[in-house]
Amino acid sequence: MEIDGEDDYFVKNTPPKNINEVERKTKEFMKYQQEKGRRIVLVTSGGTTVPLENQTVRFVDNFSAGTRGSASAEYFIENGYAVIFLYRQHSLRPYSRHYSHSKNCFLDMLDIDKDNIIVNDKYKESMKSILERYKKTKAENLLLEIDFFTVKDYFFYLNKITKILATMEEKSMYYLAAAVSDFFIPPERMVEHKIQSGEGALKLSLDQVPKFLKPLVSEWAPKGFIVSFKLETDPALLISKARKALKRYGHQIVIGNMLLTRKKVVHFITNDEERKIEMTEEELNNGIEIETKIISELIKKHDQWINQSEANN
Ligand code: 9Z3
Repeated sequence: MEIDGEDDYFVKNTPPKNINEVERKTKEFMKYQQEKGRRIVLVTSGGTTVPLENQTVRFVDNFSAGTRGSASAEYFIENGYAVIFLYRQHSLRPYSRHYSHSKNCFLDMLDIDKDNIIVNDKYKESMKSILERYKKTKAENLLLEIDFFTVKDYFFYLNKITKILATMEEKSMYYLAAAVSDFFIPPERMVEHKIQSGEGALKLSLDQVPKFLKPLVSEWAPKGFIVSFKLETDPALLISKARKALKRYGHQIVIGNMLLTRKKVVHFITNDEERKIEMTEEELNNGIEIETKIISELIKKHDQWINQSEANN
């Protein structure tokens, strides 16, 4: 059975326990940013899970380390935006991403000097610059982080936060970089306990999730500036699928990327243009990230979006 509408989905599924708290925090954050005259961008990041049992032991996951989202959040902040960062639990987060997972473990950057812990000279400069940006972001209240684990919770948060931010109309941006599952198990077919082995092969049947980008664009945030990502592994499909998504949902931009080259090249697909943004080997060797280019392009387009709507009013 395929569920058609979002209303159905939000009635049939149980909201996350802290949804009211998320609503309160989002409203408070938005009010603060509006008083400061700032724009807000919702950045979604990381992969969503689809649990196979209510008491979840196993789940189906979508690929994403959260690099795109967490790096982008930093660059938005550097450019004066306030960020709501909706991210997959334990995936990369702005600032701390520089010291997590297997890359750059912070313990390797520290030394012991008698009773003190000190930063190794080799890392001092870069750590100082990240720490300064992190402290400034906190002091100026520029970042609100909300985590999710399942695709269901992701949709509930997305719905709630988007509808709140939509009151900022054109000044809000939605940067949907999370890798969202296309499939889920509806509540009526979900088993309570761990699926037992010993009965042969595990046969799964997943329903298709409703296409939430549709109501997001047309009903939840009709005046917002909306950016979605299209991820493919077959290069022959990327551009046509990205264009199809743009046409289907009617939002402002789809950014197409391939799994294996996502850090080096992306394609901006809009109604009137198709543009490749690429990193040179030199840029990559110097540690420059493609997200700097993506964000500066998007901010220009967001400016145009705001100016255009002001001109029309
Ligand atoms: C993306 O395409 C992101 O750029 C990546 C980033 C997930 C590839 P990393 O976190 O990876 O830096 O490791 N996100 C969107 C993926 C997605 O689920 N898109 C849907 C689709 O392709 C549309 S909403 O159908």
